[in-house]
Amino acid sequence: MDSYQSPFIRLLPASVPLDIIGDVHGEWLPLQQLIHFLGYDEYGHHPRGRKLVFVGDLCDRGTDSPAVLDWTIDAVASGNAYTVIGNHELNLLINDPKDGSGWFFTDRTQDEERYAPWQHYAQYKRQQLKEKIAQWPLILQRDDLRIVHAAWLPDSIKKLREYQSSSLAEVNNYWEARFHDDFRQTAWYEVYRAEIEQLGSQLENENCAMTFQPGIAHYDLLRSSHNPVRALTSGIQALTTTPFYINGRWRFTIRKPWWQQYSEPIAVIIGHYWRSWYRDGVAEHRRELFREAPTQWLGEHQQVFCIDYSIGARWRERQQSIQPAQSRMHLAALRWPEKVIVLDNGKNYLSEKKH
Ligand SMILES: [Mn+2]
Repeated sequence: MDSYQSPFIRLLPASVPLDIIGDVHGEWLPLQQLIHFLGYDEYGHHPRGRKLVFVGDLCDRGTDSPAVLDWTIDAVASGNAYTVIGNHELNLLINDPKDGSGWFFTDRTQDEERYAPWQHYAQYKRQQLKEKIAQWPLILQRDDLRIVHAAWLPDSIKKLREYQSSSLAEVNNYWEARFHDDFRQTAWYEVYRAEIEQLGSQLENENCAMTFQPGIAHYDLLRSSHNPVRALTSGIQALTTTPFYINGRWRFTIRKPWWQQYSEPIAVIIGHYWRSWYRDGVAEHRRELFREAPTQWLGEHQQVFCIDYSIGARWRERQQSIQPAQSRMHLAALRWPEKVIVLDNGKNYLSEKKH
């Protein structure tokens, strides 16, 4: 553990049983239901001393990101919960307003027709919220467990020691600047600039016919692995020649299943990857990422588990008037050390390892 000295790597209490909750994305009611089924009270206290762990991405897109964040901050302060930072919290800290963040970034008026009705964060509390989130780590760990939002990447974790600062935004800025310097040295830089200039707002327009853009693709590819803060919270990418539109933007890279190379004996629990609880109707780029059953551990050594079952897409179901009881998207927890999956509808499933 000494080899990972960084203010953004913290220890979980040893031997305490945990319930590790996937990306919440502002879905306040499913969160309340899930912690109820897990046996916690309304403050996140458990009568048998269990603790909650969140894998990040608590906010954006859902009905009530303010309630989810305020509740979690209180539960962390009272010692009932632990959380790491996801890419959505990082965007908030570095003032990067992305799709679905209009509850905080009021300039994002285009979010209103998509996600409303939803709760906005009170203006006077916004700075305070950022200060609280700025204290969250990137990694939580103990002898039998590693928690990170997207990817456990030893090289990125080592890089966290290279530039020391207690401000995550500052660490991120340092590495982003280094990435831009390095990218400018590559042959892709001019290609990238020309593509951005030519495409403009078409990059966010789902209805335009998009072709492969090699400059933007290589920009996203290098950026995903260069900055350790980004790599740990968003994972690393691989090129795809078939552009696809997701989360408000055209993409030319796909998420790389890093867990296939993870060979250490300590379990890693992640969120971020929009796993599907159902096998049918899954988008092509996701089907390639997860060939495993939704209850299965990942990677050659079956030591990685993704506990995100895409509740961040429930806003789509609401637009189609699909009731929560009929939802195909779930918030879930992985009980540790039991390795049981608990869904927001109260159902329990034993996770599985193939051997
Ligand atoms: Mn994420």
